[in-house]
Amino acid sequence: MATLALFDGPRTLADGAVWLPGFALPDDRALLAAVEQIVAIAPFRHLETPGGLRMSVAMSNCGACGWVSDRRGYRYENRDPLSGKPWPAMPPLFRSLATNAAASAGFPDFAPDACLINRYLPGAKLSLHQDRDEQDFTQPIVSVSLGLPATFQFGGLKRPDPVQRLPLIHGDVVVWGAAARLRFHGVLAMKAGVHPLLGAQRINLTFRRAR
Ligand code: MD6
Ligand code: FE
Repeated sequence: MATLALFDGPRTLADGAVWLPGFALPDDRALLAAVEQIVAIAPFRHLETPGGLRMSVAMSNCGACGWVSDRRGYRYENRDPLSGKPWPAMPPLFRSLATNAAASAGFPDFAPDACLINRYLPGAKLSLHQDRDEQDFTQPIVSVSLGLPATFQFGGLKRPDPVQRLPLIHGDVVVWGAAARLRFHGVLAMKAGVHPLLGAQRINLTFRRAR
């Protein structure tokens, strides 16, 4: 009998970090429709780092607060600085996907209040960093990949620690928390390509409890 593997099971990356291949696949079209609605209100923009560099990844947010960067630093804001209005609400599907993924990775109490939406075009990258602008490091992070594949770098608790390279594809979800919460990670420069649903881009949804 022919079978179609939509979800080949979780893969533990480290204590507290789990890769869930294909976990978001059943929702891909609905997730992308919701992203379109959000960015019609809060458009993708290239933020400036505190050091004055333009980020190659374009970003937006939904939820009670959103991650922003400018010359004054990295932080969460209740309003979109471009419009002065609150960020669009987090769609119920986003919240349920994130909490279901967290629960299946061993975090049954995840309560996200922020969803950062990252858009990568070919060439865009995200340097090795820690996610440390949130108040409660007992809450995990849930990261959803859509569109073009990307090579995700997953390091240790210190920047020079060795990194694993994960080939994340459309529909993959990665959950990190507990002992892995402050691991360094990043995304290598995106290769050119065309995805059937998204064309020449990768969209990443990063869910967090910021406050
Ligand atoms: C990305 N993700 O995959 C960027 N951070 O496009 C992140 O920076 C990230 O995937 C914390 C935990 C998971 C992530
Ligand atoms: Fe991150």
